[in-house]
Amino acid sequence: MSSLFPALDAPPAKPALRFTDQTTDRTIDFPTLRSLAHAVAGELRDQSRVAVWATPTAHTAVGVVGALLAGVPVVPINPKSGARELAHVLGDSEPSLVLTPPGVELPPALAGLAAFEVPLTPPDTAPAAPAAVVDPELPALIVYTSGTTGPPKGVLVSHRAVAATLDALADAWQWTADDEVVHGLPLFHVHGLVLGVLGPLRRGGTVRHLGRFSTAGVRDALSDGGTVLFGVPTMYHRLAEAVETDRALAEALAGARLLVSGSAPLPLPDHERLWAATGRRIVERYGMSETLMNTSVRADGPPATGTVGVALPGVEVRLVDEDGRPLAAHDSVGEIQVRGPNLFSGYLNRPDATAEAFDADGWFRTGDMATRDSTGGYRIVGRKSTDLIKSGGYKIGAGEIENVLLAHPAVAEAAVTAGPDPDLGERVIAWVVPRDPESPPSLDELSDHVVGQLAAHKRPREVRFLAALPRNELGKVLKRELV
Ligand code: MLC
Ligand code: AMP
Repeated sequence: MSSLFPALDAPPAKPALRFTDQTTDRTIDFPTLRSLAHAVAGELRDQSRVAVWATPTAHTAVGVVGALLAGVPVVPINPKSGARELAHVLGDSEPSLVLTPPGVELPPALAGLAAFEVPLTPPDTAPAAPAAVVDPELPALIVYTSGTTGPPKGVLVSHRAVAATLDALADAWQWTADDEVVHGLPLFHVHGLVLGVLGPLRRGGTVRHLGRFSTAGVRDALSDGGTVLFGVPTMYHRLAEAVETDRALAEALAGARLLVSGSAPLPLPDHERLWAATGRRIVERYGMSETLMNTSVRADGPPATGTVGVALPGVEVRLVDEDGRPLAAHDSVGEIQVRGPNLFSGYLNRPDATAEAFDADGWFRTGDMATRDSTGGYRIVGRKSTDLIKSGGYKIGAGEIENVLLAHPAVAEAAVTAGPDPDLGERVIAWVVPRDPESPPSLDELSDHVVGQLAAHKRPREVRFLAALPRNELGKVLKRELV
């Protein structure tokens, strides 16, 4: 297989990366990216696996591209991770080095790890291209994703899976080198990193990162060369609110070639508001850290509002009943299972979890529930587990937060569920039996306690106190009774 980035072999004289960093804009063209990435690849040649302190800056893009060219697997790390998850990710993945922007003060958990500052100024003499051809089955990324219980699992994403998913999306979206992809997504998950950074670079197009998401940033970037917008539904919700008073934003969205939403369900009211204000339909695609992308509404197909579209080229998608039998009838609800070159290679150090995730014929069980219409379009209706929460597009495992809450001295028992939230889609709700019913802990106290251990997006947004949690005869908490 050729490299993930054919455009770096004969680099065009055009921007590869445009990042807004604080208030300054930084543009790196393809010849410069090639030189920087070759320099990084040369430095990393002897490393077995590297972490990337994944700030939303050009350093992350340059560091990841360099490591991939060198065939060194990358563990992207959320710079806002709490101490507990940081210790887990580093202990589990054992990187030999961490790539950072210059001058970053790393938390104590990384103190023992050698740091490599990613340069953004190319060396005077062009560094040699990496010699080795990378085995497509080698892990490109190890992305941590929450499960229902316990700490997050490292998903091994191969070079083959990245290439397969990006090429399937190129077909579905007519995605080319002429596209400039605008987004403000975090760079430690597959949406922002694989689709939002590696995607445009594989096409030979441009990444336009906003540094952080804002509706004004989207407006300015789409009015200044941006052609495609990627976002999670929370971002489209904020755009739907803002277009009502920001005429220039409505015009910028109307002028885009493609507006794509993913990572969580896009509420129909937001879709309709944006359609009314801009005349544009948001295209939804459906994926997962483990599978990368499975389905999408096609740019050359019918609008298919409310669905996540059809199977991408090369991806097999089916619905099964509770016994794992494929469903034939339209409009009956089943679990989505997928098979294809886009799938991950397993969970790091977790053969048990890997085995459980697949059936005997190699179908991956997504845990998402859907129906299929007569055109092959999928409509996601929910998910199997009450222990997973999607908040602002982030997947959050209830068990991980429950374990942290239980360590709080004022908490006797705790359960975590999802509640509806107009902005975030779902919010984290903590159900707590206080040790002393006369003085229960406050929401702020519990929230700060969680933020000390886990990333801030995992904090409870609401707390409800109970005298006891509803449990079955085996002592298992009956979450459906809570919600
Ligand atoms: C809040 N903060 C605290 C805190 N409470 N900090 C310290 N202590 C506390 N008690 C901080 C946060 O760190 C953050 O800082 C700020 O307050 C606001 O946090 P927030 O309210 O949680 O989020 P918000 O800024 O409103 O962000 C909304 C959002 C974000 C939509 C921009 O949720 C987001 O980027 N979501 C994208 C998730 C994503 O990429 N998912 C893809 C997964 S891959 P600061 O400094 O940031 O302001 C996948 C597969 C697929 O799903 O199909 O794509
Ligand atoms: P993650 O593990 O963070 O990669 O999240 C993957 C999950 O996000 C999927 O299993 C779905 O539940 C959800 N998801 C992703 N895209 C969509 C979408 N377009 N509509 C609904 N849910 C989605």
